[in-house]
Amino acid sequence: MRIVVLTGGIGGARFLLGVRAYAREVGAEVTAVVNVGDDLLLHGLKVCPDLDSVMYTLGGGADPERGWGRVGETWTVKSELAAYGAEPAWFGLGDKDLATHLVRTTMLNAGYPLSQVTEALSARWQPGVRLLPATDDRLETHVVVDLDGGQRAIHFQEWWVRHRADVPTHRFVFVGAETAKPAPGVLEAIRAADVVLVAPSNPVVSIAPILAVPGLRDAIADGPAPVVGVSPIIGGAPVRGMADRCLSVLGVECSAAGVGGLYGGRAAGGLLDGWLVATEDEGTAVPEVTVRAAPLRMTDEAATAAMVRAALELM
Ligand code: FO1
Repeated sequence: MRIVVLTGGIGGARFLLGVRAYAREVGAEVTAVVNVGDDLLLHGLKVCPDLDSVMYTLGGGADPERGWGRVGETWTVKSELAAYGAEPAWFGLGDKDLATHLVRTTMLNAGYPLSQVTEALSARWQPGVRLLPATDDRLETHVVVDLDGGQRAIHFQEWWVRHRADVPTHRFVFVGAETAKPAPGVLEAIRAADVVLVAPSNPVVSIAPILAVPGLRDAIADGPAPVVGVSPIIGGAPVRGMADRCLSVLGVECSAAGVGGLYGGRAAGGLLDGWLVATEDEGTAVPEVTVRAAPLRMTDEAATAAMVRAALELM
């Protein structure tokens, strides 16, 4: 069995722990297609938060509290940068994490595409799933906000980390998406998949940038594999993160029905065949989509693997 997972953010990384556990049980192969919209250039280094969250989480090196970055991290370089007054001061790179960005940037500067760099970094972490960036091309999520008396577009990380999404927000723009190409292996994995899972990631800033890569959404919507999504919203609130704020910018209700409707049913020109919602949201209906309820709290790997099993039962 071949499973493709569209994923981004910390929830997406934790979901993959369950997918990997399930896959080991049944002998399935897993390919994760990972959001790159959160990526940024900082102090000359290419930082890929979602790829790194997946790599560290599956490799056993993620900080369990923060969800991002490395466990047992130290912050010497961050305080040295602060002593120079180097900006941006609102985004912190840990010392251990820095090594990842140094190796990545060196390889990118030498001409390797992000997909090959990710494979090389994964050789250390042995995530047990194939990690593919959605694209090797530059694709960044920017956010159009009211700031300093005018309307301007800021990087997603500035919106989220610096302003904590607490600034009048108009829309999200996936800069570079029109000309981006799916990374090598992405379309092939989708076409060969027995199922495509949409992780319980933020639909607006984690999954939408993946689907914005030309050809990717069509490959899924027109492909042979059933598509099953898992709701990131439980009882009207995101499990973590900022999905509520992102959905309100789009005018979409923060509910399992709202997000299911945003993806839409495949038979109605959308994405989904199945939608797994939390037991708290039992009774949710999405036109043209088979909906089922199951416990969706990712408390440990076994509970998360049970979610995956429930999602696959919707196939
Ligand atoms: N999140 C923060 O809230 N503050 C930070 O300083 C910060 C630094 C950081 C560095 C590397 C990395 O991979 C992630 C980092 N994050 C930080 C998390 C990140 O902003 C977001 O949570 C993800 O992009 C959303 O998936």
